[in-house]
Amino acid sequence: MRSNRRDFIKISSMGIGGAAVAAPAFNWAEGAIKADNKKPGAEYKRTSTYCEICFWKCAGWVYSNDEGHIWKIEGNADDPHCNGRLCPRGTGGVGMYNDTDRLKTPLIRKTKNGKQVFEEATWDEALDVVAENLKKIANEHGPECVALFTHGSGGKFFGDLLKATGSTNITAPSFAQCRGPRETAFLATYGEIIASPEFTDIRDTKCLVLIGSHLGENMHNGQVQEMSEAIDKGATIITVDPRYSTAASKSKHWLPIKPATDLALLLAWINVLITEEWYDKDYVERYTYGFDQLKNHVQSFTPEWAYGITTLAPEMIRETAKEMANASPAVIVHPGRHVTWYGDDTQRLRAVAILNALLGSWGRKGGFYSPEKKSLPSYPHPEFPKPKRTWRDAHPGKYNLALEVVSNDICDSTIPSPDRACNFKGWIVNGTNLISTLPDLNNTLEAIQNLEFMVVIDTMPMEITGYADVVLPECTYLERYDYCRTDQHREPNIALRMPAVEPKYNTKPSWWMVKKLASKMELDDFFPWKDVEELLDWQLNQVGSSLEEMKRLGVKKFPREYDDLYFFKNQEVEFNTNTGKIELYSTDLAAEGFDPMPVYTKHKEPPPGFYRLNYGRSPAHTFSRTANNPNLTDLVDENVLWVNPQVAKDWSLKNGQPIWLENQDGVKSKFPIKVRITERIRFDSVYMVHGFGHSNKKLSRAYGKGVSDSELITKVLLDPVMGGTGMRGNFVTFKLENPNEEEVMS
Ligand SMILES: Nc1nc2c(c(=O)[nH]1)N[C@H]1C(S)=C(S)[C@@H](COP(=O)(O)OP(=O)(O)OC[C@H]3O[C@@H](n4cnc5c(=O)[nH]c(N)nc54)[C@H](O)[C@@H]3O)O[C@H]1N2
Ligand SMILES: Nc1nc2c(c(=O)[nH]1)N[C@H]1C(S)=C(S)[C@@H](COP(=O)(O)OP(=O)(O)OC[C@H]3O[C@@H](n4cnc5c(=O)[nH]c(N)nc54)[C@H](O)[C@@H]3O)O[C@H]1N2
Ligand code: SF4
Ligand SMILES: [Mo]
Repeated sequence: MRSNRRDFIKISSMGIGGAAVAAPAFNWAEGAIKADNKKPGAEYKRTSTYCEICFWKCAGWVYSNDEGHIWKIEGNADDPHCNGRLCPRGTGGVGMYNDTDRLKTPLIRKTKNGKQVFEEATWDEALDVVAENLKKIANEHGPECVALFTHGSGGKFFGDLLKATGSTNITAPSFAQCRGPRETAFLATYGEIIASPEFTDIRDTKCLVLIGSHLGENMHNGQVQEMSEAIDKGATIITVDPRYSTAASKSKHWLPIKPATDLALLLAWINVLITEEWYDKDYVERYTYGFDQLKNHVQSFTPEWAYGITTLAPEMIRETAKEMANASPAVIVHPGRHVTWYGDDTQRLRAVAILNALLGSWGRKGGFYSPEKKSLPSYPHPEFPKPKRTWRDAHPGKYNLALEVVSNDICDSTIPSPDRACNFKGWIVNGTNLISTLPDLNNTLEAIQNLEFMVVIDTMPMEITGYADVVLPECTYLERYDYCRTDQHREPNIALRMPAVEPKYNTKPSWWMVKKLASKMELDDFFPWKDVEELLDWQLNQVGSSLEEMKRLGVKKFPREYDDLYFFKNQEVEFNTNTGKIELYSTDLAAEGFDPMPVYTKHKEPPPGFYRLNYGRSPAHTFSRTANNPNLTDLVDENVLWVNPQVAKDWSLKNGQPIWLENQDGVKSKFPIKVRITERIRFDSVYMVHGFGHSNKKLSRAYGKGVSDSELITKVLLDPVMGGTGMRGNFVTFKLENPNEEEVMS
């Protein structure tokens, strides 16, 4: 990159190690991770945590000794997220604590002899720079010109800090890059969002339909466990995936759909259920709004019509519709999680929501249960100031149905434009590697170059830290307190995270950083607690528990407030929609000028010589956050490119051959990726797992290993309803020789 106000700061290189071994899926009880290294004779204590390696947040017990040695992390048997078993990533979480590449001390960007460098600083020095800059931006442009990007537990503390200054621009990639379209679609249909963990009643289902959701590679713990249980009990699995995924291999029906055509299949299923009268008539009559419009709307969307689009045989579409109807209401058409695919994602998820309504699965055993959570009240503090502007003011009238802040929109509104009176000037980035998280890297970099100030809070020297003005090293989840986990489930429950060991190096928890910053910014009043223990104990006291009790239990379950896990027979239900009904015809979407019922639109196909770039999850890793974890790189240390045998033949590719990729916009991969020839991928696509191809040499195990899907995702298909970034409209071709002139970031 050219020299800029904010050059990427390069850090010295180190050795690279580790061998690639495939990780088992559905098979994590075998102890694949060698993280159990008890020292003979040592005394170990047990402390409670919940896992930060992914957002399933399984609760566990950490066994550590006084010398700061962690023997192992085990699942908490009382935890409904994990039922006593962690996935390989969670067991390997110890690697995050032991990783010697960790950020070790605060860093401040300085210019020395014309060169930008990071200088090590004390906490006081670094936090002074942060406080000064945030105050300066607030004084000159208004506090609303600061945004917080966060994807991690400590973000709640930073969120409180931002709100105390008068900004509510708090955003997470888990909305507009992940589950946003699903939440908007289900809110429009049922008046409720799905949230996390999904309240799909998988353990008691008779038929589970997975549309893209690749459970088994997507290792969201409780869900994978329940799917195994359902399979054991004889449930039918139907998987719609252009790739023969692990889930497809466990399925009675695998529908190898042509990519980007799912909406046609969903409409055909709706057509069949209605035409054949296989839908739940009583349920539809009692609970839904707009059935007649829907019936009219889907009349022409027959399986024969869908066949021409999806390449799926009409008999297969009818047969699978029948399977669902037979299982009804104990059937789940899974709402998915990472659903920002093609830009019409809210509409696709609306079709999924409608299908579930026709099958009567919402509020029914084996379908969707009604979750409950035990909320903890906020520690008393003065009311936060009302913000003068919000992120919406940058684009008035846009994305009115987005129920969370749209991260990519904040990014766009950071780049000056004549039609905007105000831009974002400061970013606080906590626990999200925006370089590999947001698509269209050049856009992200342009936004960053336009910032007056960026502070990054992270545990590792990830790519985003290289662009920061100040880097604040957080201690890992094993070394800190955070707010308690209060997620929804069948039974309301609370989980405690507390430090098992002292923070290594000069690292600190978020709560501590925020408390100090609040002091430096004259915002103490908003943080009246002495320390985090006082804060947590007060909160727990309000629900009849205490920090002391939670230290003993780790997870505390509470009785449900309502006896309504499922609807009872003929129950009258008032849904939280405009009509009080499940809206097959969406009045919200109609009011915003969008199709009130989903319509299929055709998507672009790969040009000759190009293949659609398909991506997913490695069972042994979480995004880019584990790419350098020594325990997990022992299992898998690079990604590979799935290539169909016919395509491999056309290009004379061999298994294991390293190749480079170039996308439709001429963007080339920095590093090569090894070819894996397999029938499991279609001829029109290639597949890789996300999170690899790191360019920061400070990541000694991850640097240069495999290819980053993110760098090749330059085409973004924006969802007009909620602003999500569809990322599956990118195409790549192969380069057999290294197309890069210079070595990357050496
Ligand atoms: N190309 C592409 N883009 C994607 C996706 C994809 O599949 N492909 N997936 C999308 C989805 S579904 C999601 S949810 C998002 C995920 O997006 P992110 O959560 O941003 O993903 P990561 O790359 O894991 O970045 C996490 C960052 O948090 C840091 N971190 C880890 N633990 C801690 C901690 O305890 N404290 C602090 N302060 N930092 C910590 C890590 O070092 C890393 O820098 O990405 C989205 N973007
Ligand atoms: N091990 C592990 N597990 C994780 C994570 C992780 O990083 N690592 N991340 C977690 C997070 S935040 C999320 S959001 C989830 C994401 O995981 P999911 O929500 O389950 O997966 P998706 O990204 O929606 O889908 C990936 C699948 O979609 C298929 N696919 C691609 N194109 C199409 C298409 O056009 N139609 C259909 N029907 N299928 C298609 C791909 O072949 C692949 O099998 O995983 C979660 N679980
Ligand atoms: S699913 Fe695995 S990585 Fe995710 S929270 Fe649970 S144990 Fe941790
Ligand atoms: Mo996600």
